[in-house]
Amino acid sequence: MNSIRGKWALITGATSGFGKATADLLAQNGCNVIITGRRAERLEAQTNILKEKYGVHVLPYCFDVRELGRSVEMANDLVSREIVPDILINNAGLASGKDKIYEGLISDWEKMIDTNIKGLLYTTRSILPMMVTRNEGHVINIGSAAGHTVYPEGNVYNASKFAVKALNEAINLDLAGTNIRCCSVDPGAAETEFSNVRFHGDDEKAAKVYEGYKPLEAEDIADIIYFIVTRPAHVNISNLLVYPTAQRSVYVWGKKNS
Ligand code: NDP
Ligand code: 8X3
Repeated sequence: MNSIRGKWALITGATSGFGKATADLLAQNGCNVIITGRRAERLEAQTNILKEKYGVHVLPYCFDVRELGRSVEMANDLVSREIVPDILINNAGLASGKDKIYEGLISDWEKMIDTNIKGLLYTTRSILPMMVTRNEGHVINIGSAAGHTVYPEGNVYNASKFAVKALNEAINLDLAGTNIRCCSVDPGAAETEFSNVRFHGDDEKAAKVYEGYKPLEAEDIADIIYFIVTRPAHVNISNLLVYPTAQRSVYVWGKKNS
């Protein structure tokens, strides 16, 4: 087991869901965390909680991952503090809308492409060079089961997560010969704020997504990430696809009442 005590993990989108739960679990295990998100109040509250609960260092950066300049600023600030992240978790992302492609909102498409693909690229381009210089590090990309199989009305979200799958493979290939590891964690249905965001704040519609079965929880994904980053240095899990037991593919479910 590879201890993360005293190391630094950078987690994008740590104000909610997977990112928040992962920051908590890593901090609980003695890892210092750099947390990001757009909601300043949540970020500040999370910073105080993690510091108080676990006595680790916490650095919050409040910004939108779609703005390249803000990722670069964060990276420069880390350099000035002589901090090189040992772990980068590209988690910030979203689905926006669920419509037939001929009815989808262009603004939804742009949000997903700019956040899930370009945002991930911006953070990676800003942070990975530091890891390469040190020849040490671990990148975790949060993809999705939706990046393995397309489902009706998933169109652009699916495409953005297929891109994450491709980029995860590409990052691995380009890191050959270094000690840096790279893994995508690809969950099926998990109950977070994901569906509330997807349905533009329609909480009733969001709740229906999780009816009749037990979905994954944010803590399940945090556990998996913790497992991956604590493997010995010669073990590179490159992809991990995880569903709730009631879901065997994006199409095949064992829901009650269905
Ligand atoms: P949540 O909505 O609970 O969390 C999303 C996080 O991403 C929030 O912290 C949010 O912070 C951040 N975020 C979103 N857009 C931006 C942005 N433009 N700039 C900065 N931060 C942003 O959802 P999940 O935890 O479920 O989602 C996390 C990742 O997991 C996403 O990439 C999602 O696609 C993926 N995923 C989710 C699944 C699910 O069923 N829940 C399954 C498979 C994958 P803030 O709003 O403060 O900026
Ligand atoms: C989120 C899971 O199946 O709603 O990526 O697309 S799904």
